[in-house]
Amino acid sequence: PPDRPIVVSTWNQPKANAAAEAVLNRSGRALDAVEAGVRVPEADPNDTSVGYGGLPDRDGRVTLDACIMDERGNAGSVTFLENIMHPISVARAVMEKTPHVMLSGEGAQAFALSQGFKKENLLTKESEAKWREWLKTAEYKPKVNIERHDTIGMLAIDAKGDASGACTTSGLAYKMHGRVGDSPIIGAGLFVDNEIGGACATGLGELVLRTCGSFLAVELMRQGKTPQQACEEVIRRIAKGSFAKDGKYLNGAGTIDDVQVGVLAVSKQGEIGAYSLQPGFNYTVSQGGQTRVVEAKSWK
Ligand code: SD4
Repeated sequence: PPDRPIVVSTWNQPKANAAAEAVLNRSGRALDAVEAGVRVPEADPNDTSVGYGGLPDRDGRVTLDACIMDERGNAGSVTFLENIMHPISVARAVMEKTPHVMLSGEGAQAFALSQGFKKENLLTKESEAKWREWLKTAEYKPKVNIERHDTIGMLAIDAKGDASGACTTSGLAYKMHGRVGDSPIIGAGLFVDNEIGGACATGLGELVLRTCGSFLAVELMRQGKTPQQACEEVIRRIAKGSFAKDGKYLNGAGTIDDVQVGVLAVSKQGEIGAYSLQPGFNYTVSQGGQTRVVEAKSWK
């Protein structure tokens, strides 16, 4: 294990890391740390990519995706969940209190209510106003790093050396109603293998789904690559994949210049890797009371 507990998260997330570090510093479990950490942007109305205040889908509905994995390889996930402030905690309840890994939509919401979660309106006035503005053209195109891309993927290693991870998002702004991205899919938006480390991804989920991005990063580390080499190989496959060669990232609607994917990985030794398709992806590292935001290297 690293000399000290470590937590890393996608994008600029010092407050989320601080909440996770508080758990790690009192010798808490990495699982508790990542849950506490990602709950911060979930409840933050100014974060328009996660939970409360998230930008809605084309129909004006905020639908949430989240997943969590612990050091024993247990996993829980919710997709297409509406009106619940903390999808990550519902994902954890799926993992710990049901015989399943994933619950979706109305079923996920009914389960959440049965566990004492409350129904809340997550669409803020600001997000609703942005959606109404969008409706005027209703043009759907991915925008590289333009929308605040704050979907949070978080990985932590605790004092015992155990690894866990969490990922939570409101998904792509103005997605089709019912669309599910990479973030709640074990192996796509997040993967943790307690012998090796963990990885998480952000950006255009469709590209991460098609490459099982986080599983691939961890598996490459298992085969001997450093976290940095592993993240670079995941992005290389996305950039050079057959759908890239014919410009069909989004059924022909986008090219590599229109899309962003970032991958972040940490080994059990606490070594970090990060890489993205385009410049502009950053991540936040906290260890030993120090937090820094680091710009990732990129393919372009
Ligand atoms: C998704 N990967 O739903 C998410 C979006 C994202 O920062 O990462 N936004 O495809």
